[in-house]
Amino acid sequence: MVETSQARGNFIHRTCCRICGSTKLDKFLSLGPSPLANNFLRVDQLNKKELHYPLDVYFCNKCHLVQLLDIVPPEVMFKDYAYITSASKPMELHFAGLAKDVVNNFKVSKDSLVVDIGSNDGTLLQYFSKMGLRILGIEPASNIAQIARKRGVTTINKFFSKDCAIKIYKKYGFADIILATNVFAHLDNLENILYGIDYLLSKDGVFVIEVPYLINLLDNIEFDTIYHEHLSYFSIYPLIYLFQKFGMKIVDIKQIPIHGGSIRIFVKRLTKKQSQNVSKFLSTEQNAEIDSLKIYTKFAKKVALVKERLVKLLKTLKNEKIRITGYGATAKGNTLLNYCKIGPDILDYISDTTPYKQGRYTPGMHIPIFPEEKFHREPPNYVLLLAWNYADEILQKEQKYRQKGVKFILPLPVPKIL
Ligand code: DWN
Repeated sequence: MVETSQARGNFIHRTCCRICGSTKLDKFLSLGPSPLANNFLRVDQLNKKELHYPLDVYFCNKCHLVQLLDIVPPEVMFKDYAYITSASKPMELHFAGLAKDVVNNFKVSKDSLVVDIGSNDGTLLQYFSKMGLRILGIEPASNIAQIARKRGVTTINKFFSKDCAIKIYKKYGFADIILATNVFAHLDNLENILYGIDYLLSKDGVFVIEVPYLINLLDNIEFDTIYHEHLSYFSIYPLIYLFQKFGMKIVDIKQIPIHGGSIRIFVKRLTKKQSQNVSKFLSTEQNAEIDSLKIYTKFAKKVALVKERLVKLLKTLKNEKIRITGYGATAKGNTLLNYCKIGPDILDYISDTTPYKQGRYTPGMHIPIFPEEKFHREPPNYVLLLAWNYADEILQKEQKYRQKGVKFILPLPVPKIL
């Protein structure tokens, strides 16, 4: 039996690729021991020991999957979760579009069951419910599952697995639509998940995944989207390899703008039909040479340069009279702040719309988080846009303060004052 992982204290270190099992893995980026990106601290936790875990990124020479091998137990990361979909208005709009896209392009009936893996507060499912379909959420974070249930979304408070799929089938039958948005990259045991999908999905059903796209991460140097929740950084090539193992096939792919550039992937049981888009994405990946390690060593050098430039810019701006704050207490923002060692000496505070995060402190650098009202009441001179993935919406929303002289700083791909 090949050893696939070693226990190392409070985390597991995989010794083989999570898609193809190869041990030919090269580490190309190390962001240093880091705290959990969504572990926002209460004031009474600030002086307590804060666990840090390796944050190293590897390239599989066989199936080209880019991945983390150091795995923090999901129960630790998702037991009490800080991220809630409805705190970001642009996400609600995005999910309304996703629901329409799926129902317009795939066969559903009034009786169709829609299952959402990692359903968070039920925002996405509510759009399917409004179209008259049966809905079921699966959400491991109990605090979030409770919010979904209060909103009338039937939610199973568990991690999805093959056993979970069997129980769902017994009670609700097959699912015509299974969704996994911003969760497929969070899963270590993809085989177990796909056994579950294969069991639960109806014969003609569709499995819809949304994940950040590796090409966008590399092109825009989006290294801050690397944190312990995100175990895989997907391109299409390894995913084709994975689905084939389960008699499934990618039938269509769409590029979507959210989270710095993501892909929406439609997967069905083996069928002859396949959109031209699939080969287009594969040739884009071939042209980008993401099957060779040299691209990733180049990326690592670019990451170091972003850090150097951003720290230099902020330190040049910061003096006793200048006030700089952060906008959006994002998980990615915590990778950026911890890797660049940007703390309360630079950012007075971070504003955020999530009630759960307000009054807490960021993991690692311990920057205080306040409601947006504070930003509006006492506008700073500069604000570091940690929620850069919503730049258009936020710059529009804060137009009035920009006219009053507040300057937004975009951290990447090249730090710049807007
Ligand atoms: O996969 C994940 C992505 C999808 O969401 C999870 N691992 C965790 C989370 O990552 P993130 O926190 O980097 O995601 P967001 O969506 O960039 O977080 C936005 C944050 O910014 C939220 O805390 C809400 C806040 N926000 C705000 O304060 N004002 C957002 C908007 C649009 C605003 O106007």
